[in-house]
Amino acid sequence: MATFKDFRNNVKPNWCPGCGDFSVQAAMQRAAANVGLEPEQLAVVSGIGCSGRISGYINSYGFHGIHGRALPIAQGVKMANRDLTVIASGGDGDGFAIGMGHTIHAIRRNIDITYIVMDNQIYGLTKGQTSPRSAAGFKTKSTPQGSIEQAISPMEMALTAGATFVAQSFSTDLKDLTALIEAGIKHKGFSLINVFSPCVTYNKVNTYDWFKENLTKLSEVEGYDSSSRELAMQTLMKHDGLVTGLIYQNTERKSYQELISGYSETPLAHADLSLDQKFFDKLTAEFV
Ligand SMILES: Cc1ncc(C[n+]2csc(CCOP(=O)(O)OP(=O)(O)O)c2C)c(N)n1
Ligand code: SF4
Repeated sequence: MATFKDFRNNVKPNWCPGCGDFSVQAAMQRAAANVGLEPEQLAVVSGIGCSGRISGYINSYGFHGIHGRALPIAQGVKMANRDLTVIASGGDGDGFAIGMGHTIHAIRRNIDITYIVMDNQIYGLTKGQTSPRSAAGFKTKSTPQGSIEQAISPMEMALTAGATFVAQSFSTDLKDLTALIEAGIKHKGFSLINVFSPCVTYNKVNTYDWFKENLTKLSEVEGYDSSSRELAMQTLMKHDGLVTGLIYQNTERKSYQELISGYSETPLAHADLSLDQKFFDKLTAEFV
């Protein structure tokens, strides 16, 4: 049986020392091993950003896609080969700016993949511009007088879009984060896990200390019930979205693939797609 070490490769991450993404990578590798996967049973698809490099740092199938397009690729991989566990990942810019349309539609579609967003509330790779997760008033080189836009609340947005698994974590909480990724992988449907993953180089506001001071663990909120969408929304609003843990899970709704009528038993990736000469000649006669 594989251990987390089997999900390591020999590529050295070029993230800045102290970047939160290191822990997200470690949690992903641990979770994959803990749920009993072998490296060839996992596909990690990522977008573009510092966080997007993660697919190259894990020993599994990997696809480093284009900015904001991790989810269309990941959904295609899952549709073609449902036997693979598919994890999509990227930054808050990737998923909540350019890729927001894909995020909302993947959520409501409920395809059985896990989406891990490394939320540093800034654009890291392009050297520190405001992201849709940056708070109003946030100063960067793209908003030198402070952002005049409101930050998006991805967890509230996901609940509104009909998500069946919504969770949030902090990159230093390795144990909790690993457990949430395991739960997300096991969930039969789309799971969104937003991880506060500090950018130590460009974000001098939302630092490790800032998150420690401002985050509330749902496990410490009396009477919290992750099966109640209403309570989830109320709690998010009360804490300005700054909670960690399993926010909401609906185990009753079927996944996209379970609902496709006549969906082939054999994944497309394993199907015999060869054509015999007679059929090929018939096709070419008709179409060419
Ligand atoms: C279509 C397209 N638009 C813009 C860019 C430039 N670009 C690359 S990464 C990025 C944002 C990075 O921020 P985020 O997605 O939050 O990831 P991080 O680097 O913070 O991990 C942008 C705007 C691009 N590569 N492709
Ligand atoms: S710039 Fe920020 S997000 Fe990118 S690797 Fe460095 S610390 Fe991480």
